[in-house]
Amino acid sequence: LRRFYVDMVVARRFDEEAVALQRRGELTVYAPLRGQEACQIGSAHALSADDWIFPSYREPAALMVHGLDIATVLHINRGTWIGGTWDPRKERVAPYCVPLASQLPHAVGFALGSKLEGRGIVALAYFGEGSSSEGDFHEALNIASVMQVPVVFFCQNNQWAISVPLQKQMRGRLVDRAIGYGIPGVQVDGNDVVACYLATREAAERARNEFEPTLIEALTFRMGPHSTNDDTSRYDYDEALRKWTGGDPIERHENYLKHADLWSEDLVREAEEAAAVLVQRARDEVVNASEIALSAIFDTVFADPPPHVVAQRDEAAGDAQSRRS
Ligand SMILES: Cc1ncc(C[n+]2csc(CCOP(=O)(O)OP(=O)(O)O)c2C)c(N)n1
Repeated sequence: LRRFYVDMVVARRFDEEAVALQRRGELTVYAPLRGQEACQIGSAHALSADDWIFPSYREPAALMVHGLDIATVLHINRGTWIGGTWDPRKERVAPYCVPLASQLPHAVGFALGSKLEGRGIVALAYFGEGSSSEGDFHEALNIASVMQVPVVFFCQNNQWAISVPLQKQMRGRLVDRAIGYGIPGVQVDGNDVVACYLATREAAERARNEFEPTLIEALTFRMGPHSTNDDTSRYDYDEALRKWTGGDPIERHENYLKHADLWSEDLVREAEEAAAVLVQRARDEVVNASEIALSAIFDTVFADPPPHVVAQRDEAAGDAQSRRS
């Protein structure tokens, strides 16, 4: 329980630093996770070391719990990476997926492989409620159910798809879609880290032992903009935040620890010290990143680039040359 607290504080400080780095021009864009710490820390702690995570683009906290050095993840946000910043096989974390819901069929395919090979490995896929309007979401749930594969679909329902509020995205409860696919659906308080942990642990056990997929809907709130490019004053965000009654996940867990007599000033110190180390590493990683040649983006897509790509590459090389001169 104390570990959950430390991890949530570390994740929040990392997130704040990433936003600050973007504001200073060190990152191009960043999608904050503020408010979603309990969803990510609780669920990721429920996995075994061999299990795999299939993230979207907003889950550094979960990846941190799974053992990834998330300072390096920021190369994605700086544009100083080619082919991924980590080795998915070593870290058991699939690449970020920005095309919404595309990670869900990936997770199902992986889970099918795990089942066929009898590896007992579970795939946990994160996505937002907005992504559940994509065909990939429905296809993934259906095939996971029909083929009975060890996958957990973890939806962080943060109430927003950029500027579109939940009530303009769907009418029924997202979790009830599980009924249509004949799989268990669990709605959980996404700002209660213990609830997120327990729901995911049960789902992961069901996946591992019975090859039964689960849809988890964690109710939470995006405590800030969609990304550093988003301006929440242009839509009805502030009032919705004021009306949100779910609280801040870190404050809630702090209160819980106090009631359970597990609270101490040492814990706060431990969390802040761990956060300071990670934040410094993130800063160093970003600021000291070496530039990559523009041509690199052309080198890693085609073995034999088609003529129009060759033309683009030459044009880009010419632009780079003229900028230099
Ligand atoms: C296939 C696809 N369509 C549109 C977009 C543009 N887009 C990026 S994020 C986003 C909203 C996603 O909302 P949600 O799935 O709830 O996740 P959240 O960003 O709130 O975590 C949209 C429409 C995209 N990335 N991919």
